[in-house]
Amino acid sequence: MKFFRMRLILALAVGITLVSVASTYFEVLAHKHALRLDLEHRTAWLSKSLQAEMEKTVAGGQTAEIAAEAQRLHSRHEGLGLAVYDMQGKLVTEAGPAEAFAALPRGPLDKAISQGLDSSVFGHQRDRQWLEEAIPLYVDGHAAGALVILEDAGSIRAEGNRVWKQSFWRIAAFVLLIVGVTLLMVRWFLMRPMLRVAERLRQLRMGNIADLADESLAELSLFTPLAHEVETMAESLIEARAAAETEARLREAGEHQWTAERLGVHIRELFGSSRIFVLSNREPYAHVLQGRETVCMVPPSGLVTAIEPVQRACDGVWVAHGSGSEDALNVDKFDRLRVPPDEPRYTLRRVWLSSEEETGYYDGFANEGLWPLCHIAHTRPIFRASDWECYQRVNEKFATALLEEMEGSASPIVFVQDYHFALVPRLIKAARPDARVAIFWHIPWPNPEAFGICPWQAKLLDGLLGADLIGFHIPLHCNNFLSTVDRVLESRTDREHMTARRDGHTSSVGPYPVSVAFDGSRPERKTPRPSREELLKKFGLRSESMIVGVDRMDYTKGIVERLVAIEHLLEEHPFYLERLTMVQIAAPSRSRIPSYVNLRRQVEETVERINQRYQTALWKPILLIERQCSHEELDPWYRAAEVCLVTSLHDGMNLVAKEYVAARDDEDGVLVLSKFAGAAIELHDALIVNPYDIEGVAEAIHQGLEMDRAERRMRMQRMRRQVLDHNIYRWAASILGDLHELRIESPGAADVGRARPASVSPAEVVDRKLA
Ligand code: ADQ
Repeated sequence: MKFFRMRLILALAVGITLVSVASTYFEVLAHKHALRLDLEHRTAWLSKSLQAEMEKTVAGGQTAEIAAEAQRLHSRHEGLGLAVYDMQGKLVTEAGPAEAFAALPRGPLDKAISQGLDSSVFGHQRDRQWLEEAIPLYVDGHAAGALVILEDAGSIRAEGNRVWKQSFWRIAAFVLLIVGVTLLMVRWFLMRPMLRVAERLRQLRMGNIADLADESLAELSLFTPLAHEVETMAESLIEARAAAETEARLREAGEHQWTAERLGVHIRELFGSSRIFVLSNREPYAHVLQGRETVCMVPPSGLVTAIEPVQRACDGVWVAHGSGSEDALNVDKFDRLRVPPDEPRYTLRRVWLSSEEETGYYDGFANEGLWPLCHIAHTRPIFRASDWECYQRVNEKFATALLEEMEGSASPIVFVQDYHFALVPRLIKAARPDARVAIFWHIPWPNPEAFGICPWQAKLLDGLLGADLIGFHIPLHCNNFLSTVDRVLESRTDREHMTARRDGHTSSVGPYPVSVAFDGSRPERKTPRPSREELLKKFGLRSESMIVGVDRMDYTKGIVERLVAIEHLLEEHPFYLERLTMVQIAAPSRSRIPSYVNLRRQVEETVERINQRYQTALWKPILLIERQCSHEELDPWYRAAEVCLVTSLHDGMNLVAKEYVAARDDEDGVLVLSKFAGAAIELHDALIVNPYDIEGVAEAIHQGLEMDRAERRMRMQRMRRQVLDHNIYRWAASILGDLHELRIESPGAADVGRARPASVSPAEVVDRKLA
């Protein structure tokens, strides 16, 4: 600090002095110039007045008279000296000290005699300075010699010295003042906030993480980018500390639990320098407008939580649909950007879809066709040939983007997500046989009879069998898949090893139950836990008990069924009237599809009907909140609800059930869970229900509300242990670990890492290979 101050003072002093000296130098020059001009004018004027008088005397021709006149004029005007010369330049007489004329330059004199011109010049010798003015003398119009006048110019130098002296003090005062003010400013505006932040970081280092992002950072608002960096660093530090604590706790307990950090290390060890390429329809970061500002938001999705540590660990590439309104403005010329924006660790490659493509591929084939096909929820799938065409084209488009990104990467790992991309594994494998390809199917796989109604089932299955590994949530979905392959394709399936072999390529099939990012660390919650009363008060309601349901507004989630079950509960147990409120948080979803529009209307009408039937001034049996919330917003609802209701008619896994369990660090609360959700296989301590059995669901809710604290606690503890041990990090580690273990049929050496010729589309490569 001392050294910094000394250097600052020195730099300021030298800088100010140099600038001041330069400016004084020019000031002195200008001043001297003005004084010289003034002296020249005065001398010229004087010489004119003496010229006439001297010419009269010179006309008399007497040297003695000329000398006397020179003496008289000299003593009258008090200059340095005065001299008269004849036409040959010989001195006639001089008045004044003899040494004044000793070293006089002859230039002006010669000019006056030979050319008849007035002339002047400044001269100096040792500490004497003068101005010499020579003018011609005329007698009767003829040149008769010259008059030389010497004026003292010493005052000009004296004046210059005076200005220098004055400036010295001014410069000294300036230096002192500016150094003083600067030091004060540094102290107030720089050192003080810096010391505050340093103190905060020290507190943080010592484990005191409270109030971190408060006024000390606000004080740094002058340096916004720095403040931002400090904030990010502080957050990373908190995360790192939490992770280290979790690891230490786990080591202490001798457990083998998975965390984001452990997953990162594991992936690096597994794949070394191989890059991982993830493909999903939904992107992990979207640029959207908020007011007038563009913000980069993370869509609430379990997938980002699971895949991000993997991508961070290996600087991977994530290919996804660029769906944000401002996405196109935030990519480079290759449609790429580095993410996360605050701490870039991997690449996001955005793929653009036209509105026709979105309608045909996403709304049409994926969500009106495959979604109801795979969910036994009694909503009829719609298969349009045009949607299928579009689905194929879009799959090719994404495969092409993936292949572009993979160019130059040897032995790449490709991890495809979900039913939007059933054809991609085959397209990739055909173009890059050296790639290890896995696909995870996030929704159920129905039995072969149900799947058989899809007109293009063979092509979908063939596309999927391009993958080396095909993952589902539960064993039932794996078995259904293999049965469908058996039924539809010419291939060999092996139930013992769970494989399907087709055209010399083997695909492994396995269950990988997806989960939530729960690693047992207690995240510092930004707001204190609000009570049920506070949460309901915002909606003008009061209730003694609360049930929560959180879903996308989707007909597979059994929302109407659960509302009717609540109505039945109130009929059967009027005790709950004015005592129990069911809060249904429903995120609007796929709102361009008619079946979803109908569902939304049906849900709203059912809520309206039940509320009309029972509600009072300050109480409603059902509170419907129709909006997308962040996980932070959902957390208090989970923590305040006595019961969480998950009544899916059919669900691959259902993450809400696991989120509820993870949120209950008080080890309280009851989960009522549909037997048709994949989560039911893991969460045995939930109250398992058949959502079609309205009375049964109502009874389970009643049982949950009446359950004693000890049983609630015991069940919740066991469910939390299950979710903790099988969290999202274990899911990613096991699916990628299994992909790594697989023996991949070795491609021809010439194929490895070689790019597909640009003129050949991935689909053509498939066709050629199949031919
Ligand atoms: P979904 O059917 O979308 O996914 P689900 O498992 O129910 O998934 O998870 C939904 C996610 O969205 C949860 O994280 C939940 O918190 C969140 N969510 C729901 N409603 C919300 C709201 N109103 N606001 C904000 N967030 C909300 C598919 C399959 C599932 C499978 C998942 C993961 O259908 O069976 O579990 O993928 O593989």
